[in-house]
Amino acid sequence: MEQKILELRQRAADAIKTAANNLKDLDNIRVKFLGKKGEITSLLRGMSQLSAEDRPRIGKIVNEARAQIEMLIAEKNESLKAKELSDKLASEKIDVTLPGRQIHSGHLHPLTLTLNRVKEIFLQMGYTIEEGPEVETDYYNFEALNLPKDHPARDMQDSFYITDDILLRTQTSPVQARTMERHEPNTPIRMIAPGRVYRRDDYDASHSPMFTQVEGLVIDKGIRFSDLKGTLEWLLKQLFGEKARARLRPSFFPFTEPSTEVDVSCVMCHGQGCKVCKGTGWLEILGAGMVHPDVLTMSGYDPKVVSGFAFGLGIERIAMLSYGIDDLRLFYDNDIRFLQQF
Ligand code: 2U9
Repeated sequence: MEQKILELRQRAADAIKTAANNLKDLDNIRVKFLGKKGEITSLLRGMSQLSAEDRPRIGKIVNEARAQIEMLIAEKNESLKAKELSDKLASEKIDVTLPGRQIHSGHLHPLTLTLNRVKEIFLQMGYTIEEGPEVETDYYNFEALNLPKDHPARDMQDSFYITDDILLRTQTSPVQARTMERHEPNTPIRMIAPGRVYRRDDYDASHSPMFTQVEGLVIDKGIRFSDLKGTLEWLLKQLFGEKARARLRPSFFPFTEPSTEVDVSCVMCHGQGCKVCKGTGWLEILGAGMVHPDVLTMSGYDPKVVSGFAFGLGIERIAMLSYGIDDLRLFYDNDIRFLQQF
């Protein structure tokens, strides 16, 4: 009996040492020797057949063998676990010296950046930002702005009509007319209307059938031409720097009287004359004027009580001058090599 127990203990020790290469194998060995139906357990069960004098002695040897096997299994368990961990660490090793992957984050479009800049300048002067529909009625787009029936802009050849009476707005001015209508007559307005406008135009370096405008309108008692001039000079200095100067030339728009075209001293050569300003030292940048009395009247304001000024500018032109871009199409073609530069 003693011999049998020693032999069993030796077999268990050998199995644990050599056959158990992972935790699962080790557990199988544990079950084989120590489990409910294992060899040690069946030895203990057979004890009842021993004589009363042999039983304590043999029982002691069996228990010692079991304790030894349990200890060997526990030790092997520890070393297998340590090995599994170090294998895992080795296989999941990270090379911290590799260069990192560059994360490309998006950013705002140059036209959005320019529009935001213009909005910011007017917000600082206490203007509100008003919006309106891009699909407009003939009334708000032309009639309310004093554009006569035979005006070239009203021609099918020049505007995108949806029906005889509905078209894509050709300027953001209908937003001003709608804003005036919403106000109590003769109450002050100080607003800009930014947004997309549509005209039947070619698509080349300086034309596009869609572009972005900002128009402004100020109405109050006693608003004068000098208020308009001061406002636009301030805008141009904010946009192009302290050195920028404004030059006003007489012009005509149906919705303003008197009307003016506004030039800024060339942002490239500061008035010396270069390719950008075609040697003149000036760049045409804005249209403006005092709101026509008939336009005030049509939207419910009384030209005998209040007066106002209005202006309009193209965001594409401002962006081209700010960033030194010479082709309008770059804004719309979505070439990532262009867009990445802003
Ligand atoms: C109302 C009254 C007056 C808006 C104005 C201009 C002059 C103008 C152009 C500049 C370049 C459009 O983007 S552009 O092609 N705009 O010259 N716009 S005054 O005057 C208004 C508008 C609404 C009720």
